[in-house]
Amino acid sequence: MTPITRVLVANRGEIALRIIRACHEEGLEAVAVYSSADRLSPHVRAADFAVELGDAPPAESYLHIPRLLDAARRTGAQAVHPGYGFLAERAAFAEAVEQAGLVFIGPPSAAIRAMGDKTEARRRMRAAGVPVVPGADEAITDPTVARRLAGEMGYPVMVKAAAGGGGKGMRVVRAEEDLDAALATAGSEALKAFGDASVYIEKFIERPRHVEIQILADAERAVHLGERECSVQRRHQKVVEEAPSMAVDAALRERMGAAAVAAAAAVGYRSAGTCEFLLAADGSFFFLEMNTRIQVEHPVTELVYGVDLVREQLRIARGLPMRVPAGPLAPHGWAIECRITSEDPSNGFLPSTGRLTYLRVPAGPGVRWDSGVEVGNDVTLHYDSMIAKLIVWGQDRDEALRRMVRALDELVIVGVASNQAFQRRLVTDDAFRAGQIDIQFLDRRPDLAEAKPDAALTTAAAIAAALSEDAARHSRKPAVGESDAAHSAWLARARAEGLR
Ligand code: MV4
Repeated sequence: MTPITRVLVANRGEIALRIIRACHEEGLEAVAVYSSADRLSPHVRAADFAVELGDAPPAESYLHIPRLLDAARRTGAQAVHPGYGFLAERAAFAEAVEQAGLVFIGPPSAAIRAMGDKTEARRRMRAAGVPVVPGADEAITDPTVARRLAGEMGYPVMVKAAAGGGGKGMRVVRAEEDLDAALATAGSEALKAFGDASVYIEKFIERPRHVEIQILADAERAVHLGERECSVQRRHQKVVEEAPSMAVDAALRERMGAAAVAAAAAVGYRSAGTCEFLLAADGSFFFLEMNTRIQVEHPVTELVYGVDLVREQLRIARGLPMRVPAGPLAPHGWAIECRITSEDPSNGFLPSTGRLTYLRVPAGPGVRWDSGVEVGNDVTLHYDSMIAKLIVWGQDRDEALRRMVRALDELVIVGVASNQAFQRRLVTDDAFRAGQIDIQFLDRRPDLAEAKPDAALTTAAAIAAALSEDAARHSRKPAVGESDAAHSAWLARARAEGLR
């Protein structure tokens, strides 16, 4: 096998830049790919080579497998890193990369495929001794069987898409008379979303936390790097993540970690991966699914375990051993990530668009800013709404939270609306600070989306407006922002007044 010296990064935005940085630290060259909408993106300039794929729609660019493989061939890349989203969890893409004689920087396609089918994953996990939610391991073909199973496990139950994940094709059923309708709607939703109408049923876990375990596996061994607390989410989009979790002590961490390592071993896993668990209020936990990719929130794990997960992915893909000590690992300090998005909380979290005209990036002790945009870039509706990840580290949770508030106060974004003020309200909220969170936390707290009147800000705005008005009145020059036609009229008038 030819050694890897050049890696094609089949993604965009912050994760493409993150991977390119890791390549350079590993002494590897990076090839960026980009759509016509991303010509000015930082990831394109950061790479050693860059190939334009096509127009902005993902199907014409970041999802276009032949163009990606062609870009790798033309630039002489020996490996492909898929990042997250786009093609990262398509077993067929991993296979196509391997078929082209390239190394896929991720797990074997068989592991992606096994975990992608949720009933298959449940069967494999149960066989490996990993706790799964009580329920059926086979798709439902007969509503009578569904009624019997649901009756046995007791309501409420959940109907889920076998090909699913991420919340599509999912229904809670609280009484038998609603079961038939739920099977039908979940099935048709699943068919629409995944091209497969198969559904299965599980016991519904009330008000759990979403806690996930990071694993890393090379050719020799698999290890876990503790948990991430991901309960604070809105419509299956995570908003804030932290490591460790207030709900997990060292003993629970080792039990969940052992389950995640067993899950990885059961499918012959390599590279970085994550096992998602529901953690019930009584401390019981259940495997939900495995994410066979590097995840958005991986930095919080990096900060508390001192491991660069993307560099380790690169090492493992090259056949090198991962640089993680064999002994028991423990998290050091506390890390928190706020996803800064262009969603406008005061407008129903609708994604806003615009050109970034000014950006002040938070910095200083314990602050990390992972972003794929800079001043002059347009925030569009072509791709997801994440502008950046603001990540902080502290000796303990309290220090990390204070640091996050400080960093959010430094952040200035001009040109596009953002959820910055929402994040500040969230990380200063009493219930959040007390760790009283579960997957429904944000559903219970619509108040967090409302701007709080700020007396100091109102006074500052009034002073700024008065100063601006006064300056404009005293200026002999025209006010800014006038149209060209008006501009010359203003200019003439100003000159005339200046001669007076
Ligand atoms: C569940 C559940 C409660 N009980 N399964 C949502 C996405 C998919 N990965 C699985 N999901 C859930 N499965 C049982 N048996 C609650 C959810 C769920 C959820 C899970 C993790 C993070 C956020 C969530 C939001 C709503 C529902």
